[in-house]
Amino acid sequence: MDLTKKRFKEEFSQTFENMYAFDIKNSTAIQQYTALGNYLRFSYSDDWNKTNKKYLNEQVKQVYYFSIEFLPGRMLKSNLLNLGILDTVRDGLVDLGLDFEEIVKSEVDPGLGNGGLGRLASCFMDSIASLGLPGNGNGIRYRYGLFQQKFVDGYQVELPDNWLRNGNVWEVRKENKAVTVRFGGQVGLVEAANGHLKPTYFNTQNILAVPYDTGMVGYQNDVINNLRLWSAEIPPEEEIHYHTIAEREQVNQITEVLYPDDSNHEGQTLRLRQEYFFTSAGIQSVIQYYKQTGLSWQNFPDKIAIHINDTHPSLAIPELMRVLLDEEDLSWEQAWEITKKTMSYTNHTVLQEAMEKWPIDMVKKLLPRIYQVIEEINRRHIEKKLSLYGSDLTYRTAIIADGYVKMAHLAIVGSHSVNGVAKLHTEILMHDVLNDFYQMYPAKFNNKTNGITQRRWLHLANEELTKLIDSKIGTDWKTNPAELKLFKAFIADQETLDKLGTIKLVNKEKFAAYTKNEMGIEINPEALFDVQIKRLHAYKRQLLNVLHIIDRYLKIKEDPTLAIQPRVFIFGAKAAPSYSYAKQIIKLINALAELINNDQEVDDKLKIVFVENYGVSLAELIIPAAEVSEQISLAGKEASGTSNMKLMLNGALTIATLDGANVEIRDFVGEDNLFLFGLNDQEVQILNKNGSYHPREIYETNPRLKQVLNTLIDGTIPDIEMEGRVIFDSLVYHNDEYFLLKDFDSYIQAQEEIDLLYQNKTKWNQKSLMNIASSGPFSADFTIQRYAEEIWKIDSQLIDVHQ
Ligand code: DL6
Repeated sequence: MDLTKKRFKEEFSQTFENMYAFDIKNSTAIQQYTALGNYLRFSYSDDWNKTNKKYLNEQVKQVYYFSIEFLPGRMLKSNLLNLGILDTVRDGLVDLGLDFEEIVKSEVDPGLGNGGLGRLASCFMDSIASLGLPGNGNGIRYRYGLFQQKFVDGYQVELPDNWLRNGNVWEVRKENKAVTVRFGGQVGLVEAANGHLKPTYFNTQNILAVPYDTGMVGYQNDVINNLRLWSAEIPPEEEIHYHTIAEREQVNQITEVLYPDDSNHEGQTLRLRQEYFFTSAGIQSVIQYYKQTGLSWQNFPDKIAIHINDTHPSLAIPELMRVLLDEEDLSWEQAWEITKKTMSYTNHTVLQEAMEKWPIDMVKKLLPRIYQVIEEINRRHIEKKLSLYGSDLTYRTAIIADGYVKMAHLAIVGSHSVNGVAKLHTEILMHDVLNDFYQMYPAKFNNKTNGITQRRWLHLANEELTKLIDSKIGTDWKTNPAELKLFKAFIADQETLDKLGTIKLVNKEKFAAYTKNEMGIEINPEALFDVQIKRLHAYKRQLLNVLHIIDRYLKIKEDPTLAIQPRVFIFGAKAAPSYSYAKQIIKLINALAELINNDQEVDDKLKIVFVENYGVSLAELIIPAAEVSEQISLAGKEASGTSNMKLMLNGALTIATLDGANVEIRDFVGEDNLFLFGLNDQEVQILNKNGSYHPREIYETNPRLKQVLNTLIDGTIPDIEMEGRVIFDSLVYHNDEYFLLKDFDSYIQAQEEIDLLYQNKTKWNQKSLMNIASSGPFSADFTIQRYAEEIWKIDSQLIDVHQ
């Protein structure tokens, strides 16, 4: 975007005055941010319109990425970067006497996702637009995002996340594109004009789905794609039927909050309503769009690809079938062919408990016509496969079985592509978790290793490192991240290595200022910063990290004069509100922090910082300051991980099990430049199969580990009587499901190697440089190119957007 500083200052000041009718000098940072956001949206609205029109007029094939979560992070800076006016605007604001960083911080970070899955969706939106690919997001406009996490006495407390308090400058409400989503009622057959019997719905509850569109700004290419988030409202003509606040609330609830507690029937029904709500609205809006092209239904898969991000949007399959059958009068065979060719599905987990399934009665009652369609998909699937695969295998792949509708089965049967998110994960899907389906549909399965956008996670989060890389290898890596490998040429250049060290130190100082000001914890920027940031889950093994910290603590207590590498252990993690074990681990970490951080004897040798309310913005502060990246899940459990990629990109050295994308990180960076430990996936499988794992024996025979574990129950760590006992028992008596005790020794050994290496700053910085230079392949741009070419079959439209 062409913009001079002079023009910006004039236009922005004018926008401010038009909006607020007072002088900008008397305004708050939130008002300045609001005016700036509006100014930017106005300035790209022409390109946004042109991009949409181009896609329609040229009838290019588009992808619709259906995801129940998007975690975009603050958008002001990334939009400025992508529009190519970051420096102009920053300088202009300084001239106007305004504080750019304060304005940036006043933007709320929308928490419309839990973690990796939602953040991946947003990285993908950025890459799709930046590559000039015709692509749209489709999701839910939650009134409240993921809870705000507070620690009270070390316990996690969840507060509502009222992210829309000050409005949202990036979105545009489009009631002209609203559609109706129907729930409940009955299905009957009514004779149509052509004499055929047609399914008709009676007594349904009709909800208005109103879209809010947000422009997805491509990186300096004038492309603005669309993210469409739906909000549930009472249709104006139906207001009369709503007599009580409770009845109205039931409608608002659909898009009220991300991830309602689904440990009970009511919560589950609400989640299912959410899933149908946004998929039905999305499908209807795709159909409306497609009809404008005037093309025949047979061409639909040549123009439209719909991606199902995890199983939550799987109802898109029966919903597209419903529309094609009931509203467009296609035959089952025609509709099924179109649906399968249009849909593709990504699996993001191997955890059985995370595989979605809905009780049949619930689906039948809430979505009677959709249930009929699923029943028929299932009947035909079984009928077709029985003679080919026999009854055992075929019935194991049934979509409806054991009283449930199995969403992954529906997604696989109804899609033409099924992908995992890292090589190892895809292997596990094919040969273990989804092996029955792999036998039936080998050609559907493929891998698409996750990626991250280097624009947010390097250009914006770590501007000094970006400048250093630019000064050494030029700027082409910004549009071709593979070029980052050129940075390897500086492996023996002391000046570059020193500069890397200095940049890291400055980033650590910034984080230290945050912990001091916001948390009252003073940390030494010269200490080694060791980071584990991800959702709190037993399989991710934050607890193994804790056992290592306790081990270090005991060593220092035994010999306070011990010369040990000072470390700061940094955690960021939210636990699902109903996941009590994860919450007990949070309490343990906080209690340990309280003990260690206040122990004079320990001093600067050991500190724990558990940041409250970890999210995208905090990640942007922590990741550039990180030196060790903890990727220590039990091998075979983490589908991919993406913090591993972000941390590596910022020069952290990884300590890892061979799990998820860690395996590919090892392949690219080389075994010498990271620290591997622990069981591999095969070894875990063998131990699980032959039942030969006895953690109690390890406890009894490993005195060092025994001492560490005993601190959980002997009062060494105050205020965790209940939590300590539950955690201790889970490890020692209840079979240590995630093999922490087994991996303890090799983990400690790898940590000792880290300490040793850190003594040699040059060697450390060399490995750090190798990590940065090897991170190019994990750019989301490459991942998206593969999705575009191999699954969606969409082409970049970069050349002539302005014609
Ligand atoms: O693919 C994005 C992200 C992966 O990086 C993580 O490894 C994976 O755990 C996460 N999966 C989910 C799905 N639900 N569960 N559990 O969030 O996806």
